[in-house]
Amino acid sequence: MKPDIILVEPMMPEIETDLDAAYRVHRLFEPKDARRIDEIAGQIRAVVTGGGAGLDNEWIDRLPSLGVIAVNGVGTDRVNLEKARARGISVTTTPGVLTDDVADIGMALILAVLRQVTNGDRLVRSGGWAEGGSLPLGTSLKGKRLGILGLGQIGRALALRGEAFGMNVGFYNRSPLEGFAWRKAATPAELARESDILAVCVAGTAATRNMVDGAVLDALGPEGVLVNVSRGSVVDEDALIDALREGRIGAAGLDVFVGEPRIRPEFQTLENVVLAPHQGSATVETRRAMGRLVLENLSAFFAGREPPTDILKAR
Ligand code: 8YV
Repeated sequence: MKPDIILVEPMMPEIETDLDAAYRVHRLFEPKDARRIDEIAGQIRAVVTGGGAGLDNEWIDRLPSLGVIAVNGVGTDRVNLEKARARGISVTTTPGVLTDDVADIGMALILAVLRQVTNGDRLVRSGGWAEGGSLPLGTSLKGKRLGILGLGQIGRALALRGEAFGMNVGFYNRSPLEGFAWRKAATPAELARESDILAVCVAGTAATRNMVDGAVLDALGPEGVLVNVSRGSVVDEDALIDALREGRIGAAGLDVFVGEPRIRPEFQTLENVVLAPHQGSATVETRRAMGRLVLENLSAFFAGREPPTDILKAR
């Protein structure tokens, strides 16, 4: 008999087809499956979820046989790792395969803000251009200082893209990093002070919550641009909304939000933000590669082998 697994959010159809071939998949986003979950909760050994969705403590408690939480993403901020470790539950992610696409969205947001890509689209679409309307002049990327907050894989990939656009790269990293020629800042505020664009790439964890606070935003200054491709939690959104409203920073490009997809409504009315629906890894190629890693982790687990990208391996 096929093992029962829970799927928290939809995946690419071809990946879901492969999941269906190997498992009895109970989809939490299908009301008919969700209603009957209690009947099979005891036999669920695997949950597949997204980085943004994770798996609540209550769910972990409801699933006594749970052995693996396979995250279709790299962020584990929505999974209680200590609880998983204590229960002997593996937590797997999809490292490496999404790095470039997330960095691309970072670059897209920088371009969209500085070169007013979305404002231009709105002007043309509304007929405003035909009626003689025009955009104010934009800002060149070349020569601007790009500050990378968190020089992990995604941060490095964005730094390289910035360099290719003629930007001058600096970074802040919590743990000391040697061997990078880019300007190194001692604190997030120092990086912000020395940046025209501050790009948040650091993982969202308890330790990085509100790392970008009012003081960091003030250090970025009235011409500064904040870009976030990591997690909403890294930025104090109250402080960000105030700073955008009061012109204490220039603009923001955001792919991630606290409480997404139901984001703070203020963001939708502010003129100086470009908004994206957490689409960093959302390409066919990357979602396929991520899905394959999820499938590999599941098949290893059900075959009694160690899942290849178990982040709690060393327990
Ligand atoms: C995905 C992510 O959008 O990797 C992550 O942590 O948040 C994104 O890549 C997400 O995991 C899919 O739900």
